[in-house]
Amino acid sequence: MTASLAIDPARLRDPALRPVADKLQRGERLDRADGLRLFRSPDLLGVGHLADAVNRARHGDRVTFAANQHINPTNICVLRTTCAFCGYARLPKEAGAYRYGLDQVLAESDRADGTITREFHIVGGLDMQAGLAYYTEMFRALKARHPQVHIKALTAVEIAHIARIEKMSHEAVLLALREAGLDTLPGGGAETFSAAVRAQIAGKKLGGAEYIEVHRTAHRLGIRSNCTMLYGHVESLEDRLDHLAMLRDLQDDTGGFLAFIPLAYHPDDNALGAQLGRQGTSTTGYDDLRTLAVGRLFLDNFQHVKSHWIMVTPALTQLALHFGVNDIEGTVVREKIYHAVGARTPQGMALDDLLRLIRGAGKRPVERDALYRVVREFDGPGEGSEAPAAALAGA
Ligand code: V47
Ligand code: SF4
Repeated sequence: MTASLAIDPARLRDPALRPVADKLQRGERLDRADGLRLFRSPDLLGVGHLADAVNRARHGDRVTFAANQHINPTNICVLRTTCAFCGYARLPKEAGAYRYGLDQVLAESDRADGTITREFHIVGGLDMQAGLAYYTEMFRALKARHPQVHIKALTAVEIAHIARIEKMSHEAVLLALREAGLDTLPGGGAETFSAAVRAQIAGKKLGGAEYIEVHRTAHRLGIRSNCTMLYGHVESLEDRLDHLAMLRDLQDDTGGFLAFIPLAYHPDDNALGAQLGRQGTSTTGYDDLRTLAVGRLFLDNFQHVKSHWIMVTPALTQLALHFGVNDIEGTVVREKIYHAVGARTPQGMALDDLLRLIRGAGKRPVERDALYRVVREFDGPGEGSEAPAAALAGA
């Protein structure tokens, strides 16, 4: 996978990590038993050191982000009562239900000021009134108004929903959306693939194998995509590894995934959080850092591992840059999905604050476009006007 990794054996305090380190040095792929060792090791810093070594060999000190904008056109969703972890969806007549008309989508698309938006991230509910025409009209209008903006839109679950209500194949839906301006697919809707977990948290949602099939079809058509894993609810560590293995297998076949994004479960204002008695208790920082690090180490065929600062906080995202993460969620502008389930983070972040976050971790910010092509390289810490991050040096 990589030439020689800068692994310092003295930084591995858990002997169980040594054979994993040896495999990494030999460029060998980790198996599930290795993955479990990483998840179970008490030596979080050792796990982080391994992930950091692999990440540095690929990306050095560079950390990428996109000037992006989230747009959620409808929160009306037929699965509102069966996705127990979701606090965003509403039934059509329920208080708070909304579906934007085209004018509202365009007004939302104009909200970013100061920074040039390069990517719209568009996801929403499974709304019976939002079929293919709703999205093709939206994408055409957005491209006409913002020709420079890449459209990353509609999860595999939404693609399957449109296919069902329009009685079309997944391929036909993807082709029609691409013709209207869709560029890539976001990774949402994966949750945890295990059928038993899915039955408990998202009983009626598209299954794991079908999620993989939609992405496989997109990749075959040349549409790149992201993938996610929702963790920290009822899943086991084995479930997480099965999930990661399914993503790795598809990536072996197609190479179509751009980034892996672990999503930390937020228990507030959703039925699952109440059922588990978990309100007010999100995932721990330990679990967040470890899951990102294991993602980096297990998914050896993925270039990018992204931390979603909205879910795990900007402070933890800074630390994650030393646990295998090379990419962070961008400016976002107005986030709604996690703010419906108790996220206390800002709904968006100014470009200067993103730069400060990255430099503050001793890293060099790089603005990218949606396909990870470099838009702008920024000074690293201490090179420009920013003071060096002395406290973090050598972290
Ligand atoms: O699939 C819903 C998650 C996802 C909760 O591809 C929750 O670049 C935590 O996938 N606690 C949608 N998570 C968002 C998503 C995403 C976000 C940012 C970037 C990208 C990308 C993708 O949000 C859903 C679900 O897994 N979600 N409710 C909750 N209570
Ligand atoms: Fe609908 Fe998605 Fe929420 Fe499930 S997670 S209820 S599919 S919006």
